[in-house]
Amino acid sequence: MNMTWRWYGEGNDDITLDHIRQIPGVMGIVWSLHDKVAGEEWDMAKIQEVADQITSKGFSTAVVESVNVHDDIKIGLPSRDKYIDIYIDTIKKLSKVGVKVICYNFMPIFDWTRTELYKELPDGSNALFYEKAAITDNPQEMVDRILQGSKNFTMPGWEPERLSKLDELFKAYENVTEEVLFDNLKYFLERIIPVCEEYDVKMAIHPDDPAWPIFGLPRIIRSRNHIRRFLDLVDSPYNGLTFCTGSLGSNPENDLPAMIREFHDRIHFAHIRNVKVFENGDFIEVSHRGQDGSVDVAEVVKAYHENGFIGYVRPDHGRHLWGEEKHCRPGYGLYDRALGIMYLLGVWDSLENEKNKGGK
Ligand SMILES: [Mn+2]
Repeated sequence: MNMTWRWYGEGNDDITLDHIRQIPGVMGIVWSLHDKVAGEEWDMAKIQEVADQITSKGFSTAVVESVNVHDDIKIGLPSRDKYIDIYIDTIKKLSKVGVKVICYNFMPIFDWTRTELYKELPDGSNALFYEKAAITDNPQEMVDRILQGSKNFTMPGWEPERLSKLDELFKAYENVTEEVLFDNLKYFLERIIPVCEEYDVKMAIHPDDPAWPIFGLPRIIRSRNHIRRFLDLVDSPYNGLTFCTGSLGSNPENDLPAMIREFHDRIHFAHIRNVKVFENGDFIEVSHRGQDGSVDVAEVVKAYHENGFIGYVRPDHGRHLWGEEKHCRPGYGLYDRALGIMYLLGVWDSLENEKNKGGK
């Protein structure tokens, strides 16, 4: 288990690399060029600059989250080839600064979706919340709510400019069914995976969050069967997964430890987080501790441990604690993610100790 921390970059994150150094066990920074929109070229000088900042503090640069995929690729427009060429160029450039895994997603129009960003929990902390009944037929309402709550923080997948053309975007996706989206993903993978093999960069798709279709848009990385089908699109170890227990855990039908045991050799990046799913299907993000939510996080870690997992791991979203929501990006405060790391490493270390004593 190679522990990492998602950092939004100098001047774009209240949490500094010096803060992160004080969290035990963090070896790498999960980074990106957050000012780049999907389809834009990444310049080498900027890549090198951020990589140097990270390595100067002793961290690895091995994981980038995300290089976003342009809508034309997801829709399957003729212009997709141009955007795939740019994507390939970025893969090659990132390989030069030690990047080994690129996390991305293939969700149409929206990235993660929630109905409330600061829902109070019984202990007085607050966290991201999804209320099924609050999702109306009008996606604009949700966009407005999220962008208002973001307090001007840039949030990947929630670019105000792109989302200002929501009607156009929905129209462009009109004929994109689940089948078409799978076809378009296959087209994309068939072009990029040979480059990934050559440059030793593994692709790790992030599951859809939440794990069901919204606003009539297809979502295809959301269950055991969908993931099996995805992995078979291009059967290469370089075509792999970011296994996010928070996203997949929003649907209680997903048996997360069983999925890890099945897919572990294609999981390159593990996002570990807990969600509490209510009987009506609403869910809220909670602490990493298993008892606090619906995901058996200790069993998740065990499933990785028993398969000798050596991939990258990060605590996913955390609650906002001790008033930090005033100055942190939603879901990306310092405290709860740091607590989450200690929980994950605690479980992991105890399993290692058992193993080293000769137990199984
Ligand atoms: Mn995640």
